[in-house]
Amino acid sequence: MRLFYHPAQMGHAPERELHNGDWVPFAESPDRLAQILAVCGGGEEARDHGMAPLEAVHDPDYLAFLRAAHDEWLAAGRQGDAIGYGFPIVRRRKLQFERIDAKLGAWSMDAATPIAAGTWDAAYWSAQAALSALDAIAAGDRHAFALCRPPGHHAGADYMGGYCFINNVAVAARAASAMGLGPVAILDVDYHHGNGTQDIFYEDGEVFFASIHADPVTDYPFYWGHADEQGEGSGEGTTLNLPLPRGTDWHGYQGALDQALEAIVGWGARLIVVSFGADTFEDDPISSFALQTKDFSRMARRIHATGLPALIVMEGGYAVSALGNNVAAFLGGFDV
Ligand code: Q9C
Ligand code: ZN
Repeated sequence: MRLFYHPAQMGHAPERELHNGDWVPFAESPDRLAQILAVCGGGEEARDHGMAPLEAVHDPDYLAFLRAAHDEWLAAGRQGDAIGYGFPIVRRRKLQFERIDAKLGAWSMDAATPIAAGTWDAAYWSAQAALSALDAIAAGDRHAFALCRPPGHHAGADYMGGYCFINNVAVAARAASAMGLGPVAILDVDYHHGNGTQDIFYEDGEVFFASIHADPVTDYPFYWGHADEQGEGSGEGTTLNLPLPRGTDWHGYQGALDQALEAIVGWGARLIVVSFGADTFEDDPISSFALQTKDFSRMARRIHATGLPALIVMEGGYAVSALGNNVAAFLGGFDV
């Protein structure tokens, strides 16, 4: 299977994040990408598709903010990573913000998503990796892997969050629809609910969104991913949430996976875009499922068994020393 990435993705390297009231080393480190690349034996450099496919998902003003944010942070006399502290949850609307602190809060859903000097370039090229892998599918490959980092599924049309800035899966899914490769279904198997992806397609019946994740009653992102969220308007019934309890192992996981795949096939999808997080792994430091390395192969084989082409987009996974093997196990499950 072809793998796509770009060296600029290594340039996103915030020092720390806020975790349970303390500053701790940033979990979504560049080492993640290096580990995966080392185990997979390298990959191909992503091709530049420009801003248009990103603007098909995101507010151009949000993208302009992201691009300038760290420079504005430095210009305000700050050091280190840019991060906000105030969030306009009441009657949120677009004002002419001047202070970088106001902007950081207005375009974010949390304080878990620091912006460093290389963040814009990394996020831009992460999305380009997804688009480049999509090109391989369009050219006839049954499967392709986008080694995206930073990840994307918590980012909405006009906000960052959960280590995510540009929603790579949403960018690829929109582009795939526009290329006539649809109907497109997104299968999100990251440990955390893909709230940004869900939000982007919530009222869009053209893209089906199914997510298997830790119950938001106990886990981030808390406010979304509950089973009663099923889409609205023309997207009514095209969102499927399957929350599972902490401690879930393969025995508890497989039924939800089968249910999601049945729904995707039954809906008439012709392409599956997978938000693949390896943070469902038993030793993940910030998550609480109990999947083993071999379970990622099983997961992939079931997706493969639908007979649909699959574009695999990297999301989370923070047990860095095992990450390469977990990704390789997943990708290997498609080579049958
Ligand atoms: N440490 C992905 O897996 N953590 N994002 C909240 C507490 C955020 C995970 C702060 C976890 C985001 C793509
Ligand atoms: Zn995750």
